[in-house]
Amino acid sequence: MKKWVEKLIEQFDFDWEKNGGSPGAGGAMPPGMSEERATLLFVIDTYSKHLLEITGHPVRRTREMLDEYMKELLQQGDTEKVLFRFRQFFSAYRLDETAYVQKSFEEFRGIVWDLVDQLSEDMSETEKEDAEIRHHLEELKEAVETNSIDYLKSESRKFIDCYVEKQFKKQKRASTRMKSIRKNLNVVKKQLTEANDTMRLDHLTSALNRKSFDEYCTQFYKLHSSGQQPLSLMMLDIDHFKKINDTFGHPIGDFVLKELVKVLKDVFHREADVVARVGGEEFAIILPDYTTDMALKKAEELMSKVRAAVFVHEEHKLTFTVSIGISQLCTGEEIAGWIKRADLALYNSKNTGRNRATVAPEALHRVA
Ligand code: GH3
Ligand code: MG
Ligand code: MG
Repeated sequence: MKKWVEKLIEQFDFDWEKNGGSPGAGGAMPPGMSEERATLLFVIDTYSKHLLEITGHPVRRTREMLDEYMKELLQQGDTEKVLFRFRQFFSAYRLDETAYVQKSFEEFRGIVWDLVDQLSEDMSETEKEDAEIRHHLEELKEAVETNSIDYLKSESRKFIDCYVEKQFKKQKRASTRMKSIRKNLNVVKKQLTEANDTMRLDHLTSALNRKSFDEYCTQFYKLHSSGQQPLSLMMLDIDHFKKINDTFGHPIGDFVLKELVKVLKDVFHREADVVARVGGEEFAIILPDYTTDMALKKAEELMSKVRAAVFVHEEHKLTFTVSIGISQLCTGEEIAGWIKRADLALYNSKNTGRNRATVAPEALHRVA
């Protein structure tokens, strides 16, 4: 069985022998796990790690459902039936996903439309009033020409009354309009901030999300690729996280993720540090101006904080560890190579006993 397939199915705590599997090298293996089936599992697993928090579809519940499909696929039941149900689930989910985005957009459009509506109503009101004032002004001019003092008096009065009344109305309207505009603008601002956060942040932990990580990575890469200032990257993965979920349940797993992000933000507290959740229980930290030595010190500080912490949630108390891989950008190195070296270093930490940090060797191939 291929390594990636083994790694993939390893994360499902499944009793293969009990379910008709045969003990293979390194333990019991699922029966007849074809590469196609494993690819399908991989796709569902990846989708499950990047879900949106949609009204009516809490991420946790959706993930649990996807976990169920994956388990059924592993159990070698009737694949066609599982696929059919998965397709049904997926198309319903996609519809809601689209509706959710559409609704947010409609609400936003409604607010902008209200604003435009009000302003144009105001403008046509002002135009009407200005015409009335102009009319009275014309009459006043005529009165001046007639030399009749009474007529002039009465027209002056009319003009002044009209002018004062319209000015007063205008001011009142302006202040009502300002109030309403301010209110609308606050709503728009809040929605924009929320939309911006949804786009930038991971909804569970409020760490930056994968998209933001990619953007920051490119930004820092461009700034630092000349090699004048060092730039380090840390990849981090919680050890045996699946066990935490299986032993204490998914909500506690979520709690652990949130707590870990608090520790990460505490340790990597510089304004320039980028702490991002790049997968289920995988995090990436971009450390501008840090050499691997400096990054390693920080990794040690983090690991000892995580080791020492007892995370308490309701009646549960638990501890856990993390594995880390570190790479420093080499001069002329491609961005993908730099990330890959950190990933490989993390893989090395996992394979040499976990609960440790590994520094990646320098890039072998340098682009001139
Ligand atoms: P290793 O030490 O090799 O990293 O083992 P592991 O069990 O930590 O790693 P693995 O990648 O096999 O399992 C990760 C698990 O994380 C599988 C998935 O169900 C779970 N997971 C992914 N995202 C979330 C989440 O948002 N909340 C919870 N509670 N679990 C999640
Ligand atoms: Mg992992
Ligand atoms: Mg893990």
